[in-house]
Formats: sequence, C-alpha cells, structure tokens
Amino acid sequence: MAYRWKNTLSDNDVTDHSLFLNRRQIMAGAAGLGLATAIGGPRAALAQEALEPNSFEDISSYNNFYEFGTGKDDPAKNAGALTTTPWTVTIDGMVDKPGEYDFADIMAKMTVEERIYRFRCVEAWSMVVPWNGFELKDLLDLAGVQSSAKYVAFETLYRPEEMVGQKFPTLEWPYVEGLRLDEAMHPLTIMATGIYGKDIPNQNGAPMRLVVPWKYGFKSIKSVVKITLTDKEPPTSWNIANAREYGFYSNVNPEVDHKRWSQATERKIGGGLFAKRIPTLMLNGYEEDVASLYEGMDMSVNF
Ligand SMILES: Nc1nc2c(c(=O)[nH]1)N[C@H]1C(S)=C(S)[C@@H](COP(=O)(O)O)O[C@H]1N2
Ligand SMILES: [Mo]
Repeated sequence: MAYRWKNTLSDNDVTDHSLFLNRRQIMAGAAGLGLATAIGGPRAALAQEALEPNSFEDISSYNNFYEFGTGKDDPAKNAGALTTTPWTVTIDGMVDKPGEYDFADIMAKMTVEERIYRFRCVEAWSMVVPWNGFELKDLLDLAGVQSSAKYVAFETLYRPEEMVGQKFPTLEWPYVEGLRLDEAMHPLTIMATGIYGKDIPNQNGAPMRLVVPWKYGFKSIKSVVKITLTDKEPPTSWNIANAREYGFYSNVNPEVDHKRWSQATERKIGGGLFAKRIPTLMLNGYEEDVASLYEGMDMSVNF
C-alpha cells in the first residue's frame, strides 16, 4: 500500500519558508501524477485540489484550544503564556520502560519528516497543514508496548496559571483523548512538532501534539504530557461532555451527520466568506489507507 500523503523528501533541514514552498510545489507535481494513476477520475482531481496548504498565518490564528478560551482567536492571543521548556512526557501503563521522557531527548531519537495532511474539525471547517513530526509508533516503540495493551490514552498539560481557560469548567480538565492501539500504531498517525518547518506554535499544541488525519480534529490532542497504554477504552473529553454527539471513534464520515448539522461538506478556512463549500471525503480522504481498520464495524453505531 502506498501512503500517498507521505512525502519522500525529508524537510528536516528546511529553515526558510520560501524554500519550503518551492520544494513542496515540486513534490505536489510528482505526487499529483501518482495520485491520479492510483485512484483516477474526478475524485483524484478533487483530492489534489483540496491539498493546497493553508498559510502559516491561517493555521496559527484560527484555533480550537479551550485551555486558552473558546473563541477561535483566543488561543493565538493567550497561548504565549505557556512555558514549553522544559517539557516531559510520562509514558506509563502497559509498557516495558515506563517513565518521564524529556521532550529534547525524544526529539534526538525521532525522525522528523513533513506530512501534508487534511485536517477536518467536527464543526465542519477544514484546512490543509504541512506538519513536521514523527510517527507515534516510533515513540511507543521507545517505551516498549506490552502485548496486553489494546488502547492508548493521552493527556494534555493541566496548568491553570498559564492556561487561562482552565479556570472555567468548559470541559473537564485535563483534556484527555484516546485511540485504539492499531490506530495509534498506524503510519499516518503522528506527533506533530512543527508547521512549515518552524516549531509548532503554542496555540497549535506546542511542543508536541497528536495528529490523526482521518478523524475529527478534537481527537488530535494538543500539548501532550502523558501517554498511557491500557487494555480498556479510555475516556475522552468531548465524549464526557456530550456522549450523544461525540463518540470514541469520531472518524470523518460525510454519511454520518452530527446530531445538529450535516457532515457532508466543509468550509476550508482562508478562502474568504464567499468561498464555496467542498465535499467532505470518507475518512477525510484516507479511506484507502485506513478503511481496513474498521472492517465489519458499523460506522454509524461506532461514530
Ligand atoms: N488539549 C486540547 N487539544 C485539542 C483541543 C482543545 O481544546 N484542547 N481542541 C481540538 C479541536 S476541537 C481541534 S479542531 C483541534 C484544532 O487544532 P488546531 O488549532 O491546530 O487547528 O485541536 C484539538 N485538540
Ligand atoms: Mo474541532
């Protein structure tokens, strides 16, 4: 199986935005041909068109990060207060080497690459982000996942002195999320540490946040401080807040509407007020890569 969103070029050494764009444009040409051959037809054309990345400005100024407030511009305004150095991630539960892992030590061991992914919020807006990051699998392998583990639980930092939104009970804090182990180990699942070759801005989840491109955005938990391997389905923040509307799986699915709105289309941010809505793709366009994870499962029951 070809991971068509995985660039073969490493952007480790990209420091300059314009250089990045030039290289990306070259890649888009090559990948475009491969994509058209692989799936063909109007759908391929659509998929390609929709993969024009949003600007760094768009991506870092329109955010959901309730720890810093519920307005789309609150995170950019308030997240500057967050201290991200030093940063440790506790990895515990069903692992051979539980402990506190220092972020800098993790980075020294990981292979950071560029992944241009679609990102679809459950609120029906979307963007395309050139993330820099490493595969979550590589981090989990570092800790040594035991065979009894079936799920991975994640936790965001709890630090109300710096995270002003945590002074209010908008959600239960800390923010928590979870994946099935096979979802967590999938090569498309990354820990993002950068955008456009720069350190990831605080408002986007510094210093490292999960990105699961075929699931609604809220699964992609930010500013992770704890990862626990477990044999039970972990609780997740939006499910705790409203179980009727937000399920554990939350796979992007144009055929399964939210209880209060359609999920058939989306508005790509940055296109202005009158930009046309675009169709939402099954599993956010990653169906070929991840549909097998859900074989035999009713996606409208396991939403
Ligand atoms: N800790 C934490 N992680 C979070 C959120 C949050 O409020 N807190 N919001 C989620 C939602 S709803 C979305 S759409 C994405 C937004 O990511 P972005 O701001 O980088 O676009 O982050 C997700 N991760
Ligand atoms: Mo979201």
